[in-house]
Amino acid sequence: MDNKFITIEGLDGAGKTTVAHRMISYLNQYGITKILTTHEPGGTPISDLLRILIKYGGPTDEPINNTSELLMIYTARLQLIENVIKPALSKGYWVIGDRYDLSSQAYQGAGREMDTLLLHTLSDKITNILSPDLTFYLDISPELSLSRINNRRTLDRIEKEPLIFFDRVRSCYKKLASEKKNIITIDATQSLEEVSITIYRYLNWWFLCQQE
Ligand code: Z5A
Repeated sequence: MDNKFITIEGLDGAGKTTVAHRMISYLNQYGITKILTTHEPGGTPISDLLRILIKYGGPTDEPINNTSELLMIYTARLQLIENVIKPALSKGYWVIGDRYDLSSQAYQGAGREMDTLLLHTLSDKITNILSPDLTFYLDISPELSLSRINNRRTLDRIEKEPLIFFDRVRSCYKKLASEKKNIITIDATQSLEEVSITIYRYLNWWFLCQQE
């Protein structure tokens, strides 16, 4: 089967990273062994530096403007697309993206309540370059998200936002998932086993559709 770009989205602690790793074993069973995973923001030397700024700010308490945050996120994404994802796809790799453009719609657009003109311009430009073949949105409540990440050493700038911020993020994810056919919502309050099985079933079905 041709290479594909699959992305996984959701709140912190929804299980994205765990699911991405399980998906590799699943794809291996189909003989798909050339697989690359990405985790945004980050994934190139420049994107990784931006990841630190986005998550923790600079060495002083200089405030980060919301638009600056958005531009850093898209700069990191563009570096990743051009220098990692596109070259991998062109060599026949499947790419599993742990977060992608939907995260910016949800966190910056809805969470930060930003004016959508710049966001949509950036998103359209990026989506035009490369849009995912399939996206899994792992849905959990902000309360469950917090309880799953509670024993982390340090919370980042975004994780420190109040619950209402994550309510907006979740509503946006749900709205986008209801509008687009290639976004599959998964109830990620289930056990990891159940989440994985549900995703495998969708992948199985999707593979069959691709062969038709
Ligand atoms: N951000 C943004 O604002 N805009 C953007 O465009 C992009 C990102 C791309 C990245 O943080 C931050 O950047 C993020 C959004 C913002 N900040 N916030 N908030 P990150 O890279 O550090 O974190 P993350 O991407 O959210 O990943 P995560 O916190 O590691 O969550 P996860 O990958 O979804 O979950 P996990 O690591 O697989 O699991 C976490 C724990 O939960 C672990 O102990 C699991 O065993 C447990 N878990 C997961 N699923 C289950 C189930 N189903 N049952 C029980 N326990 C579970």
